[in-house]
Amino acid sequence: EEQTEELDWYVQNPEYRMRCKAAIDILQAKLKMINSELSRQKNRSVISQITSRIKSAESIYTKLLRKKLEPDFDTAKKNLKDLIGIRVVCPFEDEIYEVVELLKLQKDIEILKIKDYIKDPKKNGYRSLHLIVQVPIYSADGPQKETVEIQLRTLAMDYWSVLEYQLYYKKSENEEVAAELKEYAEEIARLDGKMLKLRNKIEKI
Ligand code: 0O2
Repeated sequence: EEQTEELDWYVQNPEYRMRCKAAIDILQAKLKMINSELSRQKNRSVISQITSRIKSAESIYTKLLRKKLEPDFDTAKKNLKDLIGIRVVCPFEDEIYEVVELLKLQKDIEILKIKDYIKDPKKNGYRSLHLIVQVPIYSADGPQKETVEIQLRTLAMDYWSVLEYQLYYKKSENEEVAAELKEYAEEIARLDGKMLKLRNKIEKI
């Protein structure tokens, strides 16, 4: 309780939030540009939703404990790459990779890490593509870099993730439930594949 309070003091710091918001704004602007460009080419929307969040003190606290790290803000800054998060939801799986390719062309964005849980889903069935990127922020104190996690997923993956998160993520283990959730993740992945094929068929007509 006390530890969360201390973390919360840092998380609520106006200067910290300003830097987080600046990083989010820069990435959102770039993603919107990428969306306009790809959507114009294809005559349909390639990104259906972009959301963002600044990780809460409570979430930082539980994650640090989960990783067996000291629950203080310095440790969080050093070890957690998702203090700032952006989620990009696309209708189709192949276009997630097109968005990533265009992000790679942005000279001022440095991609530190790509975790492709679409090609290699997590054991529980979770699918998404995670990028850890660094964004330069120019404040009165000079240039600084902020680390951001960008999660890219399809509408169908998002549907599964949101429900799984509400129902089960980080909750007690139950083999039967876990197996069922995984089965549905696979069903959704198959459907994503079928929709992509159908889209290609329609676009050929
Ligand atoms: P929250 O509450 O969303 O912030 P690591 O690479 O293991 O050191 P990390 O950050 O655990 O570090 O990596 P990972 O696995 O890429 O997970 C980062 C985030 O992805 C999670 O943040 C979730 O938002 C999402 N995520 C990962 N796995 C799952 C999953 O099985 N189900 C759902 N619904 N989301 C998942 P947090 O901090 O765990 O949670």
